[in-house]
Amino acid sequence: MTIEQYKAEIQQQLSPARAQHSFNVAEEAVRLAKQYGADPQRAEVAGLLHDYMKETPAKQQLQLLAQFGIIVQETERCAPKLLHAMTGALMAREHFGVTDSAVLDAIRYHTTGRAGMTLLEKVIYIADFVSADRTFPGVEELRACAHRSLDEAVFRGLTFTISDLASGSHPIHEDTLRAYNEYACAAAK
Ligand code: DGI
Ligand code: FE
Ligand code: FE
Repeated sequence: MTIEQYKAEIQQQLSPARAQHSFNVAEEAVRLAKQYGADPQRAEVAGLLHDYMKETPAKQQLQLLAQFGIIVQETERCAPKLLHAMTGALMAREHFGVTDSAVLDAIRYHTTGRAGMTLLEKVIYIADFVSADRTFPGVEELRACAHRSLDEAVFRGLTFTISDLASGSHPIHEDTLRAYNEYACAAAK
């Protein structure tokens, strides 16, 4: 499939705002990829497809995961917002025919991050945080940080997510915690 075909499918699948977000993430991901030496073509595909399943009801996503024998962890079951990263990677492979595991993993870990993230995974994680449509308090600072140090931005993003979730008494995914601990331990050395 070509980039134009990806875009047309995204516009069919998602609301105009979410489709625009996907295009913005792809654009930011290409920028970051060029700056930090990741593959811009992979960054564009992962950016475009990362939220493809975001608006699909949790029940349908759980059915899809079951159908493909993918085990859903306790934290994912009680925080259904986490499912779209898993089903997004699945649909990238099954529907869009993406075979590149680097792209599939960048989609798979875009919401939580994980310990030992690849450069492309960091690019997508941060592009999603600072894309042009994001307006949360502190986004300008994170954007500036992202253009200075990708790792510092990832650490800040993880810290922001954990603080925000904990202050709302929400469960925190184990991958998010492991990613955060990796940075926190490195900073403590
Ligand atoms: O899909 P987007 O909105 O573009 O961004 P995203 O994939 O980073 O999803 C962000 C949402 O997911 C946000 O509402 C917080 C939620 N989230 C992210 N990590 C966790 C989480 N929710 C829970 N409960 N636990 C997590 O670890
Ligand atoms: Fe997402
Ligand atoms: Fe997103």
